[in-house]
Amino acid sequence: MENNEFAKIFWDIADFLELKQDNIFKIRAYRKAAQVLGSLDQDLEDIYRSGGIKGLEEIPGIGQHIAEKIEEQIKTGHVSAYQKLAKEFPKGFLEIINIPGLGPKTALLLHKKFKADTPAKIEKLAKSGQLEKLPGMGAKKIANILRGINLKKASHGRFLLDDATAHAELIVDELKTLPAVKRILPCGSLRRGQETIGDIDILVISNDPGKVMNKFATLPAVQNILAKGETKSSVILRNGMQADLRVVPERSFGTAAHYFTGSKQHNITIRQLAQKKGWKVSEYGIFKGNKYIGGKSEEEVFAKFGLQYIPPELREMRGEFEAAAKHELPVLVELSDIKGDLHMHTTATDGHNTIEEMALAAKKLGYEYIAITDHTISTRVAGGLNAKETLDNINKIKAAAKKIAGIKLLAGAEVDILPDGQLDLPDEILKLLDIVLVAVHSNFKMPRDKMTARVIKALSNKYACILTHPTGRLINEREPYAIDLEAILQAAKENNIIIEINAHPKRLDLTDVYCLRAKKLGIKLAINTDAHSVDQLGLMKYGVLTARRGWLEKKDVVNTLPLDKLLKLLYAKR
Ligand code: DGT
Ligand code: CA
Ligand code: CA
Repeated sequence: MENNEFAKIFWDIADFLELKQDNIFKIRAYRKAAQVLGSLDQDLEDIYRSGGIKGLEEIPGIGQHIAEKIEEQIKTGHVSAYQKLAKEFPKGFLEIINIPGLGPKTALLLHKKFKADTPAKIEKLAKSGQLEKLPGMGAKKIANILRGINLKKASHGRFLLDDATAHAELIVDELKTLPAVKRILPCGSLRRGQETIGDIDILVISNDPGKVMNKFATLPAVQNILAKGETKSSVILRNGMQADLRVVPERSFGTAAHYFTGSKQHNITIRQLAQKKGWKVSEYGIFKGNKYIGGKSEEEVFAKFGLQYIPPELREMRGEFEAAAKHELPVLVELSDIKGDLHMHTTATDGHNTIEEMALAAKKLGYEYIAITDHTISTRVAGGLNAKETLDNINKIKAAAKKIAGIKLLAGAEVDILPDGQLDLPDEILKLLDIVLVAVHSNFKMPRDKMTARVIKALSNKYACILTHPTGRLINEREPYAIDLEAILQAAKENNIIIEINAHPKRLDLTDVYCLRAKKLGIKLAINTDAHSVDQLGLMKYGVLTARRGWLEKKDVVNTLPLDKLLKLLYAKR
């Protein structure tokens, strides 16, 4: 169990005792313990394993009672006093009192009056106007409670990659202004480019950790401080996201960056490799006995184990250690390899910008080409184009291409795959397009075998070039539709179909694991933004991260090709 989880038990116990109006010193002792555990540098279970109860009691702020509870948790998997307290209150009650802006007194009152025991029930009461009737409940307090409930909702889920990236950048930019900050690096799942982010982890090199901690805790984006220690702090940001900060000395940068980047399983493997050599790896360095033998840079860390440098995106236990030992890691595709974007919408359908505006923005990004790929007739909500309108759009794209120098425009469409697997434009129109994207935009609830057959049929159309967002998922909004991706990949292989990695942070579809599978099958991929406005063209980097997590190299990604080579590939089967 992680230190934070131990800390949570003691936070909860303190809250329960407060509700019971127990002894204030006892409550404070639990809170103090929780805070100490939350910002402890060493693993609590390690401390217990090597020092027992005595070892635990040596931690400042941890007395005998608390040490015993930690031991009980480690030995039995629960703390009986905690369970007993929890039974005295309605289930989920702590979830209510932890709503920012509410507090235990109001929570008790709401429970007594309305039997409200979940944030959802309180939200309903607040919205129905029933809370206003209670004493001391003004409009402002109610607005605060609703805001708190929203924050809580947000913090329970995982966050989208672009949202987390923006918040991490905000923190980095502010902390960087401190002269005490020598180096700063966002780590964790964010650095590994994972599709969703649980919390932000930031590593700082400084000889004056206190200054960094103070600045971090008082950043304008901070809503609550969970823990503030000498070298380790955790806060909740106003959007509900948690951010952890660690400060280490310069010589520990490599091992600390490696540790906080994870993944956990990857870290455990490094530790096991160290044990085999009779060394120990921690955030602070590689040690032989008490002697520091390395850890200044990640390159040095990997080299110590005879390994090639493993890029963060590959640290997921998908064979990276074996490949690194043989010095056979792939040279991963980079954002700067991308020569064009093959999927975007304009004002012809549901995009916000014109063909010209999209082209000029893409040119600014340094692209050699783009494809304009508006929706077709069946996607009515997006104002999809029928055959005649598609022809008009082709002409408009060609006219725009003549006007704009320095970037090439492909006339394309994102053509709907109908429930029976037919495309919703006739072949006579499809063959006039430079590039045909095919996609499912309707009837998401089909049974798996029917959906699979539907898409496979579409892939057999000889004009189809790219299958876009192959599972249709919208992260945190819509589950992927049921489909046999392995069968789809096989069909793509047979029909020379390129599979899209949709770079939109809500999609990131194809996923990393299937990118790796597609690569193994020799299938080419395209990383596209599906931009509906000029600024969304910038989402490309998230697609590249997913591709990298799927071990993809430049040669696996078709939009790294110069246009002539790309067109040759697209037209090979026509
Ligand atoms: P997240 O936040 O859920 O998206 O995922 P991560 O990977 O950012 O995980 P997080 O924030 O809990 O921890 C950051 C890194 O710290 C993690 O990737 C590896 C390291 N780490 C955390 N807890 C442990 C642990 O119990 N054992 C080991 N070996 N490493 C850990
Ligand atoms: Ca994290
Ligand atoms: Ca974390």
